[in-house]
Amino acid sequence: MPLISRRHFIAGLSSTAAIPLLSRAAFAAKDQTQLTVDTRVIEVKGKAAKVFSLDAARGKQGFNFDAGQSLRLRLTNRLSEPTLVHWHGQTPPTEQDGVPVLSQPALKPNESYDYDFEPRAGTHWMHSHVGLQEQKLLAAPMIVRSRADVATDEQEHVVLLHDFTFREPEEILAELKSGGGDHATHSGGGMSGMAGMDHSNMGNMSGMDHSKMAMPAPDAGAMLNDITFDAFLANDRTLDDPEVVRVEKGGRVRLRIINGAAASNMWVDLGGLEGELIAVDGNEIEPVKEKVFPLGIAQRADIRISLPGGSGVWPVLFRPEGTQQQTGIVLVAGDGQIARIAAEGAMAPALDLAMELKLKALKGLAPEPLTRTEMVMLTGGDKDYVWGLNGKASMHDTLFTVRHGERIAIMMHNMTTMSHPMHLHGHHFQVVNINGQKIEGAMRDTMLVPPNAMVTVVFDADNPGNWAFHCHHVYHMNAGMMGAVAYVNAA
Ligand SMILES: [Cu+2]
Repeated sequence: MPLISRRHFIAGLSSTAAIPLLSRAAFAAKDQTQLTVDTRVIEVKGKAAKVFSLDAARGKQGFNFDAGQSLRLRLTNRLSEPTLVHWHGQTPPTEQDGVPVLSQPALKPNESYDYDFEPRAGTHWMHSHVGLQEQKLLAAPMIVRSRADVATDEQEHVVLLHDFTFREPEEILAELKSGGGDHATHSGGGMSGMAGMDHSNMGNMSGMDHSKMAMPAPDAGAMLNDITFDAFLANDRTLDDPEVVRVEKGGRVRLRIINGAAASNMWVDLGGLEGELIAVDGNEIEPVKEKVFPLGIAQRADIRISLPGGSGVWPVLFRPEGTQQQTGIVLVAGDGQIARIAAEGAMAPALDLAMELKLKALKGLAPEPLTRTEMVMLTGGDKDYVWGLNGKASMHDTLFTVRHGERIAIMMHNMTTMSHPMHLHGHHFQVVNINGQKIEGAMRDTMLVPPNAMVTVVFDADNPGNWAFHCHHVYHMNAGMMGAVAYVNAA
């Protein structure tokens, strides 16, 4: 089938998340994309909720670029408060990275700013880096297709995940800092049942045997969630009214899944289907076949699914760790009848690094000696809800310095009782060691570090500037688990 008709097929049949495609010609003719931050009202569990929007001028969330072309964006703030957007997974010059203080001042109401950089191919996303705005859905997909991707005649579907609360995020953070909220209850023995949780519950939708997906139990003292959410959203929808994605009988579909949650690590559960994980954080890996995949906060997973022939209905569930709540989308081929899917399933276990150990970058770092290893302890999380790096709470203080051309290892040791999805801006790193086991792991920009774990990642200092390095759980970040990697003597 020619490419254009396949695009048409996708756009015509997918109910809401049809991501408008700017063709090469259209892109060239209209080479600046207008991006506007505003508010909108969505319905969650029958109630209206005012959230943020981040829209391209064409009116739908998300858009595509042709890799290799310069990306020109004009970001306009239509809010009554300051905002700024970070291009997560992109590696622009530091002053275009969208982090207040480190790269540029936040945009005041009605201000605009122009961006122009070479985009990086893959499944990425963009989100506010101001306060807790991300919790109110100030995010959108940022998919960059390489020429090879565009030439592949394959159905694609983008899924952006969120955790959702009707409460004001500032109120939640204030409660946590005053020693209240779920963080306080977790620090007692209330969650001890988590450790013995039955992992065979994964994939319960299908009744399939997941015994080979054996996952070690989390540490007895581990806390999985410090916030209770009202709902979890897949492309803004709950399982009361999930997105239905029409697929071809016996066809192939590539899911580009983005965990845009503020504070929830999730499992992707394909139920009765098996999928191939082909890229993480926008970087290709040697394909890994499974039915259940971990997806930490801010991480992305590209999963290719070959559908069985004939009509059928296949829910794809997204299951936050440590809760029975779930969200999902439904793949439907032919005249399959869609049954209602429960908003709660079995309790999902903690994410771990069992699959991470198996991942292998298709294009890892070139062989080259390390310049230096930087130790970074992930610290804090006591009753005061202060988090930090190396025992220090900060937002923009320099954590360590590098020089252009160096190769740096960051050895992260999580001394806390919660997992932390650690994100380095402006670079992608390779995962090279997990709890003492050497690997030639995936290239990523965000790495989940579970309690007590030691994880080493390596990056080439090839993008001079002042770069944020932080936990992507936005409450941890705003409570001090953030710092900067600063280049010295930058050219
Ligand atoms: Cu954290």
